[in-house]
Amino acid sequence: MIKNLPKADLPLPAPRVSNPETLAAEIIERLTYGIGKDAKVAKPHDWLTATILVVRDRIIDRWMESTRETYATNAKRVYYLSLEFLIGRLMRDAMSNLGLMEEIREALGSLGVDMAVIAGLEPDAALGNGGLGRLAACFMESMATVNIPAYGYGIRYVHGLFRQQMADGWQVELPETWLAHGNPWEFERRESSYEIGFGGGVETISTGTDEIRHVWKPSERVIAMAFDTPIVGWRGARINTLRLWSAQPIDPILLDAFNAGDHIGALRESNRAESLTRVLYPADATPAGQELRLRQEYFFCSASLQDIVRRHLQQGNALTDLPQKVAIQLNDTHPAVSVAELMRQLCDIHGLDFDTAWEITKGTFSYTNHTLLPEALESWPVPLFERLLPRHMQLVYAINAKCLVEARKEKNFNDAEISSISLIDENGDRRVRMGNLAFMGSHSINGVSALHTELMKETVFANLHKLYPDRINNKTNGITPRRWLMQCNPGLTSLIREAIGDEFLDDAEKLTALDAFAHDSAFQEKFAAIKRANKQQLSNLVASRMGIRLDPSAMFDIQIKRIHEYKRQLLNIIETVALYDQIRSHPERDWVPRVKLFAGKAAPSYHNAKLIIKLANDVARVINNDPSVRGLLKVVFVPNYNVSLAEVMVPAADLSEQISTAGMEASGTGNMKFALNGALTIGTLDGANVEMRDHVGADNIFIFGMTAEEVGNVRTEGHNPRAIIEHSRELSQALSAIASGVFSPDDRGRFQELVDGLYSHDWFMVAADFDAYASAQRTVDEVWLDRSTWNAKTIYNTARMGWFSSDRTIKQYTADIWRA
Ligand code: B1H
Repeated sequence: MIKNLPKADLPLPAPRVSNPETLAAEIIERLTYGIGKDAKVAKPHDWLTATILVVRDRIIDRWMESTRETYATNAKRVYYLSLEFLIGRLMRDAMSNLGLMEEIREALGSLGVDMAVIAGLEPDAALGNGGLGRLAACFMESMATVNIPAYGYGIRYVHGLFRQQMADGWQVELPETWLAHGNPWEFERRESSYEIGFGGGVETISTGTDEIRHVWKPSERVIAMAFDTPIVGWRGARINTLRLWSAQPIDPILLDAFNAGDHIGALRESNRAESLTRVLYPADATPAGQELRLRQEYFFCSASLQDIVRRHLQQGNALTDLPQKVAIQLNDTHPAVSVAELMRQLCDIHGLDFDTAWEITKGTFSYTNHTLLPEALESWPVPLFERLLPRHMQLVYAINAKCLVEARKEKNFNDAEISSISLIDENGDRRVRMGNLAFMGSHSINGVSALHTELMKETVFANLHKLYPDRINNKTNGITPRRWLMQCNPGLTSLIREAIGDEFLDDAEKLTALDAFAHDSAFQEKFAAIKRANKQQLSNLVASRMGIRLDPSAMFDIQIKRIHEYKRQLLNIIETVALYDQIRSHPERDWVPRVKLFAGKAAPSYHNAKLIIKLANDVARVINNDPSVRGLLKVVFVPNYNVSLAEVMVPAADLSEQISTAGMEASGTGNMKFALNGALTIGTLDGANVEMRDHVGADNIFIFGMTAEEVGNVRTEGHNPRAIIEHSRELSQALSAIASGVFSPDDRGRFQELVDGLYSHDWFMVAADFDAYASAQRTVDEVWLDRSTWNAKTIYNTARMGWFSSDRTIKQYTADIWRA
């Protein structure tokens, strides 16, 4: 046996060669020795796994290099804490970022395997609900691309976001099982395991001097075990780690109970532990509010912070240097309990005094707010928080006392101001306000679009902003152009390369060179031909999944996103009904053929959102079966919206619907994906739409409707939606058709409550904005008929959307917040 070979002398594996012949040989090798399958009988899934393993090998070399380099330079590390990472598929992303796509395609081809077929079998990693989770995934890719030593921390849910099926037009939820065939991307790290406590009590120990130490004695413990997934940056620049925690029992089985005949009881603890990370909460923009959710939040925060502090100390750094070496970004308030947890670790485990720990904590954390919806601000009942996290409750009170004293002394806050910034909401049952905790415990608080950031200062955080005026800043969201242009739209990507060269591949803002081609009719033709081919692909998908035939020469008008009243799918559907009515009343007019496409999931408990899905499907059935509008209007609700479906729908859109009630969509990111791929936007002055208008030019976007300020005024002063509806013939006819059961002959009253809501309060300004929206749609029709004008506008959109690359966003976070 060799005992003491110096580690530095250990041989490194031979670097991998990546020509098609070698790749093919390795795929066969993996299939045989890694998976144990004879190539002659291998199933498509086996080929997929073998291919991923071969791609993965090419990642690992660079992954280790990135890790070694960060360690050697003791560079500042960035940690992105998020309860959601909506990644989608990883294989194409990895192959494309490593520049291996064509070689692998050829290697598989030589083995008689169609890469497109096996790539289509990879399940989506759907560990997120919507925009917030997808943003985290784009950020992971961009942080690797711009060479930031970053780690994502989250939960390895066994079941990601539910699968959506339609039963007679109603949404039904089925479990999602992305791990069913194993997950070749992840590495289980048993050595990175931490104990996480819940419940119990706090003991105080006098240390002899006048100091006391607090020791939390939890009544319940589970293990957090790490699973690592490598995230590849563009051109393999850097490989970062996404570390997801899985809950494991301390004792897999209680043998005494088992031997005494209690076979179920013997597994109770084990089941209880594992249930912690079993499923993602399916609510978007509204918090779940159940005990299990708070347990999930604390579990992943405690594990992540133990890991971060361990790594920091292992590097030989002092705890007081934490803010110099570590930046932790809180993705919304879901990880906000981290503020109290870091305080606990610093004070109780590492023995720092409260004030020192507080300075370190504020210097280390920063917080991104993603929504202003009042019902979306997380808060936990004090009794629940206290029972589950007794020591953290004490720390929350101590932090609160410190900040409230500061506010009274330094800013002369009155009682109303104090009560609005307090960590404890005293109106009704007492609750811990997680937004305020994240704010107090961070040196930077950012919004996700310019408008949203301004509204943060004026509304939810007005008084905290007054107390800490340099903390709030804006970081407008972005999207990764690798996935959302190069991979999902290879046709457009190669056309752009022909026209302006390759520079835009490394710097999306170089797309502006396309401006010069906007009025070049030959270029317009090619641009339009690619859009047409993408529409054909989407039509094929719709035909095969739903049996509905679409005409790719019609305008594809698409609204895909979570179903939510503030996003106003209802406005779109009502306008569709009005248009249907108009076409039937005036068949002689020159109507623009349209296909209205919808997709999106509703939170399972969100009654109105589910009713809106049913309405879309009911309206679709009637319109699609009416011969009098055949060839002019079709309506399709595509089931089970996810990242992979978006990758087909986004490049196929002519018109992108971004029509939220102004002031309510913090940013939106789908809006950016569509415009980058040459769709024109019809939208309100909400979220990042405002900045998109500034970039693409007001002539190249269809803006309509009330502004955020107008919505605010109407809401405080009140408005009369009934009068508005009665004043609009089109609207009242459409509403009475819906309410009277024209689209639901089997249950005529089905949509009465939806319509009643518009008459009685119209909180989301559907009626108030209807005429403006309908008229903007007719403007869209006019422009569509002038083909060269339309084409020029689409080219301007692609040309001018480069600023919305998440590389730009990440560079801004790095410069202004992380200082990494
Ligand atoms: C966004 C959420 C969200 N904002 C609570 N808030 C959740 C809130 O499970 N929960 O409890 C889950 C998600 N998601 C979205 O974030 C905004 O609505 C979008 O406008 C924004 O583009 C996106 C990314 O910033």
